[in-house]
Amino acid sequence: MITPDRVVRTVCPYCGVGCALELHVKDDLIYRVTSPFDSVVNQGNLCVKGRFGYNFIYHPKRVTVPLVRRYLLEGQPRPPRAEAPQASYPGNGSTPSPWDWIETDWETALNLVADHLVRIYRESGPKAMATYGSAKATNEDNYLLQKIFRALFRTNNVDHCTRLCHAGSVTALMQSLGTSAMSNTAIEVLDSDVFIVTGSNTTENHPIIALHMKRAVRERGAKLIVVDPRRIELVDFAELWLPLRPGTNVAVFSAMAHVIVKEGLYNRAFIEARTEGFEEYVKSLEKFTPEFAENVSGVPAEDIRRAARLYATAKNGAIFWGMGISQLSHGTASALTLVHLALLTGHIGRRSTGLNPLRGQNNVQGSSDMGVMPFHFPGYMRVDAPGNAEKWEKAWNIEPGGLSRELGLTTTEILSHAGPHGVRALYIMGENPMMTEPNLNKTRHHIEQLDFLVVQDLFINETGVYADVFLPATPFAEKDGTFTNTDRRVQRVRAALPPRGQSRPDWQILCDVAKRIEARLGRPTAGWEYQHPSEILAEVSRVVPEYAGITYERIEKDGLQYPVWDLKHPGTPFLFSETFPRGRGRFIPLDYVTAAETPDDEYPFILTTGRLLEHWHGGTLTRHSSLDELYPQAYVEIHPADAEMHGIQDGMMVKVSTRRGEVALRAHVTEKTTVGVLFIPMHFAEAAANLLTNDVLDPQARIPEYKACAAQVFPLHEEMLSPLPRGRY
Ligand SMILES: Nc1nc2c(c(=O)[nH]1)N[C@H]1C(S)=C(S)[C@@H](COP(=O)(O)OP(=O)(O)OC[C@H]3O[C@@H](n4cnc5c(=O)[nH]c(N)nc54)[C@H](O)[C@@H]3O)O[C@H]1N2
Ligand SMILES: Nc1nc2c(c(=O)[nH]1)N[C@H]1C(S)=C(S)[C@@H](COP(=O)(O)OP(=O)(O)OC[C@H]3O[C@@H](n4cnc5c(=O)[nH]c(N)nc54)[C@H](O)[C@@H]3O)O[C@H]1N2
Ligand code: SF4
Ligand SMILES: [Mo]
Repeated sequence: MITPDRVVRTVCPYCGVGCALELHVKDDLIYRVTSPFDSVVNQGNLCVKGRFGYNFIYHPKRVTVPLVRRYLLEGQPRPPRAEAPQASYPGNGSTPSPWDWIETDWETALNLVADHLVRIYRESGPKAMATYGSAKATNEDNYLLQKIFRALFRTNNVDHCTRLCHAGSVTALMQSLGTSAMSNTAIEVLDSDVFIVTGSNTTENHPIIALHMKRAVRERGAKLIVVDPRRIELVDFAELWLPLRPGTNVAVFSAMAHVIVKEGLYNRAFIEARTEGFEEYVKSLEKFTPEFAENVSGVPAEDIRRAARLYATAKNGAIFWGMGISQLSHGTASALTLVHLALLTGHIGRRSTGLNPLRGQNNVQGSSDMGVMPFHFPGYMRVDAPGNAEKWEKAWNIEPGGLSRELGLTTTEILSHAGPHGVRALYIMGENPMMTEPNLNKTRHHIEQLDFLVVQDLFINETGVYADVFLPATPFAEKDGTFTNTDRRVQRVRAALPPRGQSRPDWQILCDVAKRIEARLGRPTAGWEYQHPSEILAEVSRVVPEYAGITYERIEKDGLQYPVWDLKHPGTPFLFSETFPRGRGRFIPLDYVTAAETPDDEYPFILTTGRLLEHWHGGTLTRHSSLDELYPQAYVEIHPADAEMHGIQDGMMVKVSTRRGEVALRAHVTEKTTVGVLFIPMHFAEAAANLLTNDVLDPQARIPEYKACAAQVFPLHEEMLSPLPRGRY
């Protein structure tokens, strides 16, 4: 039995559930991970990532020294990118290239970053500057990053992966209710009698919330309705499964609303007291008969009726959703149909009901709260609404009118605007667009147009390869700060280990970058002299009312769920008991539109992409950890009927192509997918799903259509070359 030197309580760095962890450390090595039974979020439960996903911290490929390209160190002009791909790190010792990574000290790297950012800013102004924040990093890290770009470079070109994620849900909730976070606490599902899970593969992606859902069904008799094109594990627990074709949410959920209205199952008192636009909306529902929805979605009309009745007549009905709703070119409309169901039935504003977009990354809620978004300052204050910029000018000691009131560019737009007259300098803290943005062939072309790219990460990932300077940051286990989970709970993250090598916590790197930029610009602002992240959160709490009552002392143990209006306020487990932030909840009439690309003779399948339990996004963390052994290879899911028609056997190498690219990978023949639908996980660089995906955007939320595009598949070899490798298939 090993006796630990220390056991440090912190928060899991993977998903938005925000499970509490205890890291058992001996000789600066995490040798065991447990979770306290009294943790409010997970009660001692952890999924495989939370328990075993940490050895990326010690992976030999983790970069722990600042790196700059040889050309920068030698003061040469930037050479053509064509010479870059040969230069790897550590170098291969052959012919020196101007793009070789050279290890350097922090002073040199930080000065080069400041010199070149300021040079480009002087040459081309605020519109040439942009940054991506990180939903993996802390609130404090993210707050500082947007502060640098807003206060020093006067731009709102600040965004992060929320754009690729719940942007559709956020836009819908903002329009209809006036706020965007999850309305209720996930564990309240234990007291819901009916709940809908749609576009969320909860068991794989929010495993501990799925545990609560399964308990609600098995121990409390709750009825679960799953609306998903794939036979996800929760279908085994469901009363009803509606296997819709990808991209047809609006038809199915509007048809449910149609039934609720036609059969008089709506909550008249709630609609009168709390909503507006009902009459207009009811007219728009006429066309959404269950038969129409059956025709476009493939879901039997009768099942749509049953689902509608079940949800409408529940005592406490709740809706949980994920990317299958949001990641479509009509993601906003999809999410609005769910809002409408809650407003029609009054299943909102009470415990165990609500509208619950499950937030994905460990700190995507917090990064959004911190204003790492192009339309909002911290605290969701619109940059173009009167009075908001003034608040931040005061807080940051900036001359009146100094901050930009212009909406900035979003994540995908930042890269598509890269070029001599657009964005020239990009600072990426902890994101991997070269794996996670849609249509990678196009994204690669865009990233090559940049003049200067700073990447601050743990590894040189597929994006780091394009960087001019690489700044080595520390992961969660080597820093202090806070994460805000999917139930708006702000929790303490604590350093359990010293920074590895010369790596440093993001907030410290950012303060040092900021001071250098400030000095070069001669543009003093209020402070980059924080001694500890708690001082950064205190600065946020002074201006953002929802965080006003949150201090490090108060969240020592369990965290607090914002809004926390003052130092005495106990936090807010569920929202909207009296009113919605915009006053009345708004019904917004909708039309049905298909996905931008629908199947045809050339591309007869619908390709949808998503996740696996064992892996994380671009794979930078999990593929450098022992989780990779559990699921070492990419595959495409294909239904047995389709496989037979195309001469495909389980395990065979196949080629999947779309109008944008192709990948070669193994086929997994399974009834987990439905006829006509292919599924590829997004985690594997050697068969990157995003070479295939469509970069068309939702016009309002600007989220790409990751969940539906037209595709073709055919066998690469007649015979199977070798059996499938070990793993969970
Ligand atoms: N293991 C693991 N966990 C994760 C992550 C990870 O990378 N790995 N990422 C985290 C992040 S950032 C996020 S955002 C969440 C995402 O979590 P989820 O939202 O669960 O993610 P996905 O697997 O992308 O897609 C969810 C489901 O949408 C379904 N779907 C596809 N098209 C449609 C459609 O048109 N309509 C409907 N109704 N459903 C459809 C798919 O079949 C799939 O079951 O997971 C978080 N948790
Ligand atoms: N095809 C397809 N594409 C998708 C999706 C999909 O469903 N299908 N989903 C989209 C969604 S929902 C999301 S959220 C995005 C995610 O997209 P990204 O955010 O780009 O994905 P990650 O792989 O999580 O990248 C996180 C990076 O942060 C680094 N990192 C980890 N911790 C720290 C830290 O403390 N500090 C710093 N500086 N770096 C750190 C990691 O090494 C990694 O490189 O992907 C989107 N892309
Ligand atoms: S459910 Fe999410 S937060 Fe909890 S252990 Fe798993 S990955 Fe971590
Ligand atoms: Mo996400």
